[in-house]
Amino acid sequence: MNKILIANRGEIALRIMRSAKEMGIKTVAIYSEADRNAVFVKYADEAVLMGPPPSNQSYLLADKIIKICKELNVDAVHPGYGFLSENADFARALHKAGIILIGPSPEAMTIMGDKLSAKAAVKSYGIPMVPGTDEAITDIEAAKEISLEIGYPILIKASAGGGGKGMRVVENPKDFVEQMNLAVSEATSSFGNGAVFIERYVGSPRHIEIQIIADNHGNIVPLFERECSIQRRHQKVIEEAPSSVLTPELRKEMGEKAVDVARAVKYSGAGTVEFLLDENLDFFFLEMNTRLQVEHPVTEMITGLDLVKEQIKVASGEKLSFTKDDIKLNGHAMEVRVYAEDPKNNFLPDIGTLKVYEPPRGIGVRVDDGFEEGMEIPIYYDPMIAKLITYGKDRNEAIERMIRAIDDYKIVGIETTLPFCKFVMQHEAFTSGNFDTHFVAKYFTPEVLRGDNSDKEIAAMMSALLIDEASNKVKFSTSENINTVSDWRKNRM
Ligand code: MV4
Repeated sequence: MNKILIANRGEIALRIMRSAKEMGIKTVAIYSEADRNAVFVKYADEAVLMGPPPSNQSYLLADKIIKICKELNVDAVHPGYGFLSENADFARALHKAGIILIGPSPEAMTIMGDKLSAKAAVKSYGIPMVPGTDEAITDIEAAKEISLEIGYPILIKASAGGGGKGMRVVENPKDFVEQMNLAVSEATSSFGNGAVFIERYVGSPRHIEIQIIADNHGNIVPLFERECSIQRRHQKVIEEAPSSVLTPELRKEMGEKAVDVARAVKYSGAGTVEFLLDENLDFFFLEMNTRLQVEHPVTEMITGLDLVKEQIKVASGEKLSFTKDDIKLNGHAMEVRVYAEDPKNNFLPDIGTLKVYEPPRGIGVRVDDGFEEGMEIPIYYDPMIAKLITYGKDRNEAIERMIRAIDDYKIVGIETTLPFCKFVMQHEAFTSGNFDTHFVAKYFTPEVLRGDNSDKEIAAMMSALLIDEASNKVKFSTSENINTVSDWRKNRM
């Protein structure tokens, strides 16, 4: 494999290119006009402008990507995450053009892209599932009877849904028929597929996902778990490896089940099997993600593996160079996603220029980002600026290091979710490990961030005051300024 095209942008494109470069593989970037000055474009060996910023005029142009692959003698495409990364048609078109997809087969993508076909595929492997129906609901009255057997509250789920979209909780049997009709019409309009099914509602679940890597020679290795329970509106904000609640026995059992899920669809490459873990530490299969995930770095930190290199080697036809017994779990890794959103203002996306952008450094700190100081955050794509990852000998050290790294992260020009991430890191429910997917709804309000005006914020307020004063020709020296600030703060204490 001499040359790969990265059909993605930002931090993940840069991250993939770095691993390819270490392997002596040339890289081709595709980019939109909005990313003309982006770091990943400059880093690639070759770069091709796709078109205007909207994704459907640039990063999603499958046919144009394949044309570029042929023109530039590209051997393989790495799709990253999002965009075309789980698009079976794109996978088929690449295969037809004789270009390798660094990812699983189109068949595996298709089966796992639909919740009901995923459940059907893994059912014969004895994978624990939430009690519910395995087929799409066709007879609402019959389904109502089944829902009484399952036991309320229940969840109505769209088979083509994902990431929390197309889910309805029904607390009471009297609401079943109405909610079922709403669920079907919503699924039809949102996904073009009205198939829905029902499950018992697991009240306080944790989100535990198992990373697996599979080669094309029948070898599948589990690479431990990631906990991704700290989510906001189904958007993961904080991920860690390992989970603070899994026992070695549970880790082994979930790893084995995840390998069985992968085997059920003859999986190839890196994949993630998602489970719900309830308060009794029973786990249930949710779905399988057939792509490299945003949060893969925490798994890399505790295993010492480079998952992109492993993906490229598998796609080249190599056998895995390790077995399950070779992979040891070392230390603890924590990741926070830094979004250009204002947590004090309902996480409203914040646009602007990175007037100051100085990521943290030092032992156990990794920053996967795609920006430099002076760059503007484009409005067209996911507002994630960076992933800040810390690694320590244990969970406490990873948390301490994360707090230090957040404090060291200098970003001026846009609001970010860093203050929210620091709030989580310092919250007793998080540090004790006693949390579930309801953490944000349960503990966070914008006020918890407004209460503690850090010195930085006070300085910013004072400089705003100074600018205002200056317009009335009253000057303060900066030292006086600081005294004023400290006096102000003292008075507030
Ligand atoms: C559930 C559930 C409770 N009970 N299924 C959310 C998105 C999709 N991955 C499945 N999800 C859930 N399915 C049953 N039977 C609760 C959720 C859920 C959730 C799961 C994992 C992580 C965060 C979540 C946030 C809200 C709901």
